[in-house]
Amino acid sequence: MSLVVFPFKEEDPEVLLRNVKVALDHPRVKEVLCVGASEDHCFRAVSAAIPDLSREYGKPVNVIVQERIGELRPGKGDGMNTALKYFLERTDHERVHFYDADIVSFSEEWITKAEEAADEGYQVVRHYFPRSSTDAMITWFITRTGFALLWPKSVLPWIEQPIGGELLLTREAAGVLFSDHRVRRQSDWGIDTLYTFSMAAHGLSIAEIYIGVGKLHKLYGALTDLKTMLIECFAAVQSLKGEAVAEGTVHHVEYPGPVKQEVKEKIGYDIEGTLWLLRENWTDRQAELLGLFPGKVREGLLASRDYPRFAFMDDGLWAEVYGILLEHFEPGDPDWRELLFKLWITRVLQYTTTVALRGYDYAMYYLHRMVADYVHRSLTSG
Ligand code: GDX
Ligand code: MG
Repeated sequence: MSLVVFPFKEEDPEVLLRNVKVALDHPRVKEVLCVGASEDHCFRAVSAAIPDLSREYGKPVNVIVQERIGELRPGKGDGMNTALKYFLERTDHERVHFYDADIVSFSEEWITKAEEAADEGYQVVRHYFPRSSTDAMITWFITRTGFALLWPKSVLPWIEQPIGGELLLTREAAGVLFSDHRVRRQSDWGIDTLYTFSMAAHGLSIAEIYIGVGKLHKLYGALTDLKTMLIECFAAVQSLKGEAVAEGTVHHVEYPGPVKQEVKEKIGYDIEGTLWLLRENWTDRQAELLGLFPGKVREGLLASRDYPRFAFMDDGLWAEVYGILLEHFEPGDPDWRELLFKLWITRVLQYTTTVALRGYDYAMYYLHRMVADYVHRSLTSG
């Protein structure tokens, strides 16, 4: 029997409450927990609705504010870890599910499929979704790239959506993750990276299940909305670079279904708005830091102060840049944060205009090939 958790911050209470009801309706679900970042309007609306819901379904529903557990910016990580702690210390349910609160395509199937994979004996079940070729730009160019370059022999590069927020953990897996101090300290957007890293590091068995309807949720505009997430996701990978990961993990990925035309045609971000970001917020120090990078990168970025340039940032050069960032990037330094953001934008724009432009099927093939090439490069580079 299971607990379902929704971490939330300033969400539309109607969407969250609909998702709570979907969970309560499921026979495997014994309790629902919503963990808020603070007592915001959503928190108040959900709290007010809970007594009736609890009575109607005959199951406990709780809404709590997240505790301060970690050491970085207090964010989604504190929310998820507060839920893990609650699950382990205050309940005796066998499994815990996490789902983002803003999903509008959530259904009973998401819970059922996860439960079925757990019934087969997997300790962790991760949901994955069809994504458009210009969506998931942090996943591909930060997380999967880093996992491939740093832990090429592990399962990490092969996890479809390593920073997805939808997953099931058995009680045992939840205990392993919560007793990992690296997980508990990660209070920010890096939490998804840390959950994935820790499950692989400890050799937990992982099933990935495919949800064909996709994750429809709040959307972003220009890539600037993703800046904090990008920085925290990169810093999370960087903080782990010397750590060991188990090899030979049991990992099964469900074969994906046909992808809807709508997803194939979706453009993941505002390209014109993003071009301008390359011209903004320059400082002399950023120009100086570019001295650490290959000539092509330095010259390209500096020229972008006048006119956006990005065609130079192909996958080979990005791997080099990534290695330099792993060594020198300082998460607390505003110039480094800005520079990482600009470098990533050049990679995203280069990919968009030379790869994604050729169509969905080609782009997906390219991205998977890119990860495999990074794994190969890492395994064979002495
Ligand atoms: N308790 C709590 N505290 N919840 C938070 C906080 C926080 O500080 N910040 C965000 N959330 C909730 C939010 O309300 C939502 O339910 C969920 O966390 C995800 O946030 P959202 O703003 O919807 O982010 P986004 O871009 O949809 O990212 C999510 O999906 C990504 C992905 O799968 O691509 C998020 O789970 C990412 O970590 C993940 O990479
Ligand atoms: Mg979302």
